[in-house]
Amino acid sequence: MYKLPEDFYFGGATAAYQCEGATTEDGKGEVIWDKYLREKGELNPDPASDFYHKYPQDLELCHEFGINAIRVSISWARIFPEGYGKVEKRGVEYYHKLFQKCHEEGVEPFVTLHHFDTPQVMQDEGGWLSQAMLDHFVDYAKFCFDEFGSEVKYWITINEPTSMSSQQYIGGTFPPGIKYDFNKCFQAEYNMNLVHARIVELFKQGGYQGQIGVVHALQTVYPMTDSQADKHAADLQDALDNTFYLDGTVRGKYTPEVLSLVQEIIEANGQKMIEVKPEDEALLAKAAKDMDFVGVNYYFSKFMRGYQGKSEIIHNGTGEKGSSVSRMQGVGEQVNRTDIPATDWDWPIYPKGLYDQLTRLKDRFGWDKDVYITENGMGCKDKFLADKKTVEDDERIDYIKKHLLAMAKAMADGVKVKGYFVWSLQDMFSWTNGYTKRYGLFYVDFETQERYPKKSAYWYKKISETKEIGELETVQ
Ligand code: BGP
Repeated sequence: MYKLPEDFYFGGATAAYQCEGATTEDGKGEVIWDKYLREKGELNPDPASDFYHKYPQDLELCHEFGINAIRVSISWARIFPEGYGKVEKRGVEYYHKLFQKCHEEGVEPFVTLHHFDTPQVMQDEGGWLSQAMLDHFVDYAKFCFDEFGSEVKYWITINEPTSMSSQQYIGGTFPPGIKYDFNKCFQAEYNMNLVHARIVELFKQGGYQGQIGVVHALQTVYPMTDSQADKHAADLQDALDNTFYLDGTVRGKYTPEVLSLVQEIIEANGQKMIEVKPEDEALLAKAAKDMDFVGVNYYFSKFMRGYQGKSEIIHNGTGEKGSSVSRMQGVGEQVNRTDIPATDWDWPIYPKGLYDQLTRLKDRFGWDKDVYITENGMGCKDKFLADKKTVEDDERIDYIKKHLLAMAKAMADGVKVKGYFVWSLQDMFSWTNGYTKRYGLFYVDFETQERYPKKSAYWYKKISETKEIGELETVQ
């Protein structure tokens, strides 16, 4: 029986826009999602799980269920409704109260500065493509370190730079909803890597207490077959999904192999390659050395085939199994293997991908400091059992258990994982799927805002108490 260390964090993850609700309360400024969702008219981010008002209850549940850490994000627009300048005191007060309650309940807050919710005024300036936004983001980070520094030990600069930029500029499912602009996608990532590095240096040179890291979505990429075309498609997809920003933030240097893959993708789409500046690389190298931890979000792996046609991406936002399409010009085609189970949203369930990704961080990118699994979990169409007042989510338990074992196997092989956060703590708003895709340990009735522990919450409590997660041999 493998036992996790006594000081291991068993966390639950959230993000401001997905759980807080209250999108116009207490002077909060508009964020990119407000306008985008309003114009589309399909999904409503209010009331989400009303964490803005319900956080005391959620933190009490954490305490009761052995959850000793929580990932939360600060909404930039609650503090600076215009992105910079005038501070909204009520927003600042809310986060003080939130962190205070975390400490009262013995729940360590891991705080993300940006989790997909760019203030609209900043997007109007050009978002991650504009120097003005990058500069204001650094100022906002400094404000948070000064204001909340004594309450927060663990800081995360940006959540998933790559999923943000690829969904903004390639998939078109995140505002501003642009498709197949690979130049903009890589430029936004480049800028995020750089602004992340500036903030790490600001934190370190400012002598703030605590630790700072970044959170990456690391979906492992494999070729479908041993053919040259499939292997090359996997390398290209890997550059798009992982290696460009791992080079930028973890290695601290863009390697020629990765840059040549990036160039191949951009040029195959008739677009202009981005420029890598030596002075930027010097900063990346310094920040990679100074950064304290890497956060890994892992949900699924990808299997690639060579593909020569035009780009076509169809997003499965409803849970209609088999409806996703992802083939990109100059990259390859993603196909699900029939021998690997997938969720209703077509995400292959492949715990070995987590093991491979974690060991690669150490072996290929030379990362030998702390790692946190900052998100992992299973989105399901949960059925609430009114008589039992719970959800019997055995599938989710199985998913989490297998991924914990994969994580533990990587730990046994030398990866320093210090904590694991289930996505998500409670059911909440999903960016492109609304309320039908539930991930929580706690079921939320979105009408009444009542919380009900799912079977997985009871199971997680037991794991957190005993630290026993099963036999490592069963990892596959
Ligand atoms: C990650 C995000 C989270 C969350 C999760 C599940 O990429 O950091 O914010 O949304 O994915 O994604 P989804 O809600 O699309 O299923």
